[in-house]
Amino acid sequence: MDLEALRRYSALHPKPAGLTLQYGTAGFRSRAEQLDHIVFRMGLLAILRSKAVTATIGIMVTASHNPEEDNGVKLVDPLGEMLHPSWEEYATQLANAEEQELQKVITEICQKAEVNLHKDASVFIGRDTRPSSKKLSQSVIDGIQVLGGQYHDYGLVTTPQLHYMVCCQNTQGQYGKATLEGYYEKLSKAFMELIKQSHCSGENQKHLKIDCANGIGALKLSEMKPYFPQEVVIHIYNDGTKEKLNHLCGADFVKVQQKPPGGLDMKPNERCCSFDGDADRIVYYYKDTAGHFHLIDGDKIATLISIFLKELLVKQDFKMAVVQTAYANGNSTRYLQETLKVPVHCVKTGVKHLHHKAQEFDVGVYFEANGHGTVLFSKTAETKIRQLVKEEKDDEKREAAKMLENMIDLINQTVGDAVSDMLVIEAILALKGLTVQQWDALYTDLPNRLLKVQVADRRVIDTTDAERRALTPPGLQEKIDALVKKYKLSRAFVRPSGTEDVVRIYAEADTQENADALAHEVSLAVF
Ligand code: 16G
Ligand code: ZN
Repeated sequence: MDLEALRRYSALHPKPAGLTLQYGTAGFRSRAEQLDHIVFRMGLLAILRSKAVTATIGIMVTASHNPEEDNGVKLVDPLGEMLHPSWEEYATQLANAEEQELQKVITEICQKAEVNLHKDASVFIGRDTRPSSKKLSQSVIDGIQVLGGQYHDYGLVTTPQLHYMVCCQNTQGQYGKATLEGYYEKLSKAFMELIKQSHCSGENQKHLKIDCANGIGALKLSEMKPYFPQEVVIHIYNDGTKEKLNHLCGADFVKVQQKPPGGLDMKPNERCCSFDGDADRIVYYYKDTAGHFHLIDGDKIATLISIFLKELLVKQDFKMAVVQTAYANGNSTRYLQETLKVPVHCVKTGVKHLHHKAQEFDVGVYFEANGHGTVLFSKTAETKIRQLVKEEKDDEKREAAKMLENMIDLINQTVGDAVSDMLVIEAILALKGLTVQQWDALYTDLPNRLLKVQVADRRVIDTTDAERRALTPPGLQEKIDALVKKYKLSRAFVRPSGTEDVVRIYAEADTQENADALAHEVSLAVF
């Protein structure tokens, strides 16, 4: 380790006195001006991680759906997964070390994680469109150079594109080519193959309006446009040329507010969707002829995909399951289990938990209600499907296998990806000849309400059963149980946020008034 370089560069990226930040469910998130030392140090950590696992590691500068003034950084592991939990703690230690302790902390991490500093290292860097992102990604490079290693800066990319690049690189191209063209070609080819099998839908069905949250999604969709077939005509709104990132628009705004984004003029029955600021989430929606807004969230996306896959998998001996979180609408869970007869599992909030659980099945569909999700195919399932495409004699079965093969190629299996999910959804709607209204009508969401409250210390709330029950403070769960009993079809839970200093409250019930009342009553019980 070049101690002189470490000293010199860390002095250029000083840590504000008294600031401590934690590597949470979405990496580090904060006001952009507090993050320079953090990204520099994550450059250091990416090199250590790369040396530890002998693979390329990704580092993404983004704060997703958070306000434009914020920023964040997270590391991507070799197959495009989230950073391994055992390293989150190292990230936090390195981020919070005083300058004179940096070398000591690096040495400690090397010892604990058995990092050989003489090994080669390689890091891929990406960033979103925030004004602060460019400078922060330069600081990442400073960190990389201090410890020495190769890097490739992809510049402006969506979060899932960076995950894809890392996976391609570490699988020697098996997953695809680690370039943007590679990504566009892979997705568009699979998409075109898929919709070839659909029976042409009407002119109306071709159009999709996309709210890009004034973020990176707009840029990347525009780049991808030449690759799109005529069967899909996308119209990009909130492209970042006029308004601020995530301001009154984007998937998070639409989901939380349960209303359409600004900047997108929606006619009755038009199919619309919103990406979030780094394009790893998507929700759909439309307005009916009476002017009512209908949200189609991650739960309904998971349901649509499950219906489609289940039909194709019917003759295969594959185990398929859906993974949700406590936020999944109760009626989605009921529909999946009772009507579709697909096993459903509930895990803690955060992509890493869903991803991990979904890996247990041949086909694991996971979505958070907020619109982040994807489908994972096990190696065995993938190999079998690709083999059936080549060898199956029965035409119908071979066609089904072909569709599955194209689905495998279309879905970004590394992480939720708004662009890829959008193409998956568009393909399924076209193949099944479904309108957005028919999709929405699969089941009716139970009215629900999400609230957040500020408490002195959110850590007093400890939960169990995938965050559905509170263990502490004593007596809280009993109070919630009593409140829930007052309403029909009701459910409620509280959990400390992993990204903000608040406690979140979720309630659902038979009517919107009751869901609102229950959420309010539970919020009073939290104090
Ligand atoms: C992060 C998570 C997201 C989760 C959200 C919950 C990742 C990549 N992102 O954004 O999945 O829904 O946190 O936030 O894991 P909360 O803990 O503040 O409710
Ligand atoms: Zn995001």
